[in-house]
Amino acid sequence: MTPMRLTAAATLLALAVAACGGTTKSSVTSAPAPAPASSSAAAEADPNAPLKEGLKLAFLPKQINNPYETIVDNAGIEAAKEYKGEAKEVGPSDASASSQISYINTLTQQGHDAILIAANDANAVCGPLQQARAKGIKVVSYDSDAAPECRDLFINQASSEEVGRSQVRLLADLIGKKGEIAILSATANATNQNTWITYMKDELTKPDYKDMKLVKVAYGDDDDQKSFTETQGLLQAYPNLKGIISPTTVGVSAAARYISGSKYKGKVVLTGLGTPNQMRQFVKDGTVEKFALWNPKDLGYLASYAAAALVSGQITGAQGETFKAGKLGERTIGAKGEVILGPPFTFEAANIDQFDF
Ligand code: RAM
Repeated sequence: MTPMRLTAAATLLALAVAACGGTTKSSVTSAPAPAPASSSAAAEADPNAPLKEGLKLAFLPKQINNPYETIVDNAGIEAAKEYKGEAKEVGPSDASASSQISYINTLTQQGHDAILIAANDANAVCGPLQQARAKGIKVVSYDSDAAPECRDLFINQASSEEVGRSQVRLLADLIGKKGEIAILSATANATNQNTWITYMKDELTKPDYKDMKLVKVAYGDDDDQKSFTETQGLLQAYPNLKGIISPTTVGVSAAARYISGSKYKGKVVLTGLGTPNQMRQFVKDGTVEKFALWNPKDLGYLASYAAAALVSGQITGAQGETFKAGKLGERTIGAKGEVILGPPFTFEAANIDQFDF
């Protein structure tokens, strides 16, 4: 799959109302049998089972006031309409490790068919998610994984290894593979950022990058103001800093805002993972040359269909099973219950105006 596939999908700008061909009569009134701890021991999948109508899904993002999470969840909620289900978003206003627990408990009591979660901490949410599964609720993590034994599926936006390594390659090219660099991350517990950072550090051990030195990993907690202040702190503490990678849409936009109004503009290179709409002005004013992401709408859409396929019995979460994800076509479950959306895509002045998210 080439990055251009993302271009094609993203330029659709609005979610197409896909045809709900060949769906179903059955509706869900009672919860399915309790989920086993391991998906491999689950009931057999029936790939031809129709998607059930009337499914109740809930999206639980890292935090509700993060524009990225809003795009993902709204797309998942829209997708549910295509298969005649109902979905909603609830969640905390901060991305701290324990902030999602009370929401999981409430959703469990309310008796949803599936909970979709971008986990703020892989383990803190585990007990509550297991309680939900014991009641027959399917659990799908997306964006940021929960511990694999606590969910049925993980919908990953891109290969974690590819995200981590490509972020280093992006910055290396922009600074001529030389100098001190720093990372401005989200929270210290975030599963997705921590996995990406592990691959970034590994990439940096390659001989090609021997003249690049990672001096600090700072945490802006996916809080705009804290990310802004942490950027300022990094630049003051490391006067020889040549580049910053911020693999979070909240972090990279706050860092860009700080740098654009500072003496570091044009001197310190910033890249990371951002949404085109948040980064556009900083690409236009020359603060940022290149950054990456995938299509967050497609992530929410895929997660929504995956949850519906699980609840409908088309899949159980086992490796090798396949399901149809509406307009995104057939998808296959990989190792450890992971489904990958596609490769990251690089945005720059020449293409950024083709995107609206
Ligand atoms: C932020 C969040 C999210 C991450 C994106 C790239 O919005 O940390 O989890 O996937 O950035």
